[in-house]
Amino acid sequence: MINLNPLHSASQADFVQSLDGIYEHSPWIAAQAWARRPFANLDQLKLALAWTVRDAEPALQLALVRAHPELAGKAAGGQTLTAESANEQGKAGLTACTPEELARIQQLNAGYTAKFGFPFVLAVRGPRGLGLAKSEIIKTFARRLDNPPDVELAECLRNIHRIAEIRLNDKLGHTPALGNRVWDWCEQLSTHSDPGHAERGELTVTYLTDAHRACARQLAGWMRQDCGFDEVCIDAVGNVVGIYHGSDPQAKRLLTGSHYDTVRNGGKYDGRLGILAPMACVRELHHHKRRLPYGLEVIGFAEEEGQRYKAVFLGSSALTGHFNPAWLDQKDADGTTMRDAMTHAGLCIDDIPKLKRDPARYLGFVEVHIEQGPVLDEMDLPLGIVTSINGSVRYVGEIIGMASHAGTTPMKRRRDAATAASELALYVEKRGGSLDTLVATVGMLEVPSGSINVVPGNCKFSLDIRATTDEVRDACAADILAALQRICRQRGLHYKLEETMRASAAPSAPDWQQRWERAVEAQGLPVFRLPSGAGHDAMKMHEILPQAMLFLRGLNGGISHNPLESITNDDADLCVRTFQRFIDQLATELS
Ligand code: HGY
Ligand code: MN
Ligand code: MN
Repeated sequence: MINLNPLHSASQADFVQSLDGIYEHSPWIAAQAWARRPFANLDQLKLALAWTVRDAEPALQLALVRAHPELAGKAAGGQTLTAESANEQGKAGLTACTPEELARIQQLNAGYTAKFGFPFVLAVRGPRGLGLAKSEIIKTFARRLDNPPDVELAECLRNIHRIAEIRLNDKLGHTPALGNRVWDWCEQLSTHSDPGHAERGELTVTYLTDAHRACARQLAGWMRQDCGFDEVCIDAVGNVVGIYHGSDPQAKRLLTGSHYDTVRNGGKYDGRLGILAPMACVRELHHHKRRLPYGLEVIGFAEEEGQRYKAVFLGSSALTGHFNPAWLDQKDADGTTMRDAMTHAGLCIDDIPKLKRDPARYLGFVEVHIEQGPVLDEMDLPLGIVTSINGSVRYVGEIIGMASHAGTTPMKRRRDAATAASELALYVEKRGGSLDTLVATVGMLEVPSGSINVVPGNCKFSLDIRATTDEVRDACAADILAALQRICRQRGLHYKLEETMRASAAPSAPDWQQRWERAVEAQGLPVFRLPSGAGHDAMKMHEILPQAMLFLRGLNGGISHNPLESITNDDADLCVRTFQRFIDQLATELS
């Protein structure tokens, strides 16, 4: 681990000198952060520097951004870059652009500076620290040009902290090895994607497709060959199960894990981080020939998103004994039943009931997951403790009107299913926005076999309603269903509606939440508690075991269910080390 003692005993001037170049032309940051010493570790030093900027006057923050050179702009051309910037821009190839690239970047520079009045700042070494491709830099530049000014200024500051983090790692000779491993595993797992999406460079892994089964084999292979699990299998619903026994193989186990399926065109870390982080912990235990006074059972849940079939939390439902046999007859968009998909995958459907776990064999369930929201990223805080997972209910529906000629059907004589669905969608947006503890979404809206010159006779839609309490969720659902009835009655239309999922709000078990809190505190980081707007396997496991979750911040405003979903290698490293703390503290507690 990095020895920070020389920094602690340094005078303020020496401290500032030691950190010269970490933040571009801005020694005031180190000078002010000095007062926050001692730093228990590098994580705490990085946070102190970031929060020094966060707490600074807006004018100072703006000056910090303005202290940065334009990318491949006149600065690079004029060779007035600091050594660090020259190194970073050089590694990204930005000092060797083609004329077209240079013209495009300088065009973006001009537009960006005109809009924001400060230079575009991007950590070109990227989330893994190895450097972004010029094409990705240019794509990011163009994308962020659309940000509102306040959002973009904050994004520049976050990139400045990432640049500083990488420079600090280099200066102190620190390599986030555990984070690199998890980050690279996520990258390798993301090479498996369903046909029709893979060709477009999209990550889509839906239940029991070839890509899905390749992921299962990949995870099982890593568990067996790289991590040293004692038992590894792919179970009757496709969950990947790895067991690392305690000193007594009969000892109770800590159950942990998350899902490896994805939404369509999803991100690389949703679910997967929660499988790979504990796998990295087991790998370290095995490497050091350590056994705990309890077992570790890591699950890669096969199906959480409910994309191919309307069977959300299928993987974790099998473990709680709530696998619904009716799911087997569900058909996917191609008419393949789940039963046939399972048979094709070589799964033994008769064995599914045997997957039910006896709670008495387990201590509890914990899950690590990316936050999938903006809170931690906006706070420049890497870790958060989940207090409760929002309850949710989902529906799929169809409004039925009458298809007719777009040219001859008078506006007042139409039975237009799409405008009715649109009126419903606007009501859903309004009702969902009525409380801070509530969200409501129409995620799918589709005119089946629609034509440009036909008044839509049918319109399919989905509803996703979530709240911190089941009461708020249900009141919102009732209002939306009433609105659907009213809209269809007023327009002379019919509708069909099917509830496809209902999950109760799942408060964290206090003692397990406190275990995560103690692990984060032991890392020298502040404890920040937040609810989860996203659903997770933990809310299913909540039905049979005490559970609690740890969140890791996402980059790009924490965006998720989107290919922009991203985490850094340093944050992945901190996540694994925090999980290791959790594991060790639990071992001490049980010894
Ligand atoms: O939709 C959710 O909340 C989760 O990502 N399945
Ligand atoms: Mn998800
Ligand atoms: Mn997830």
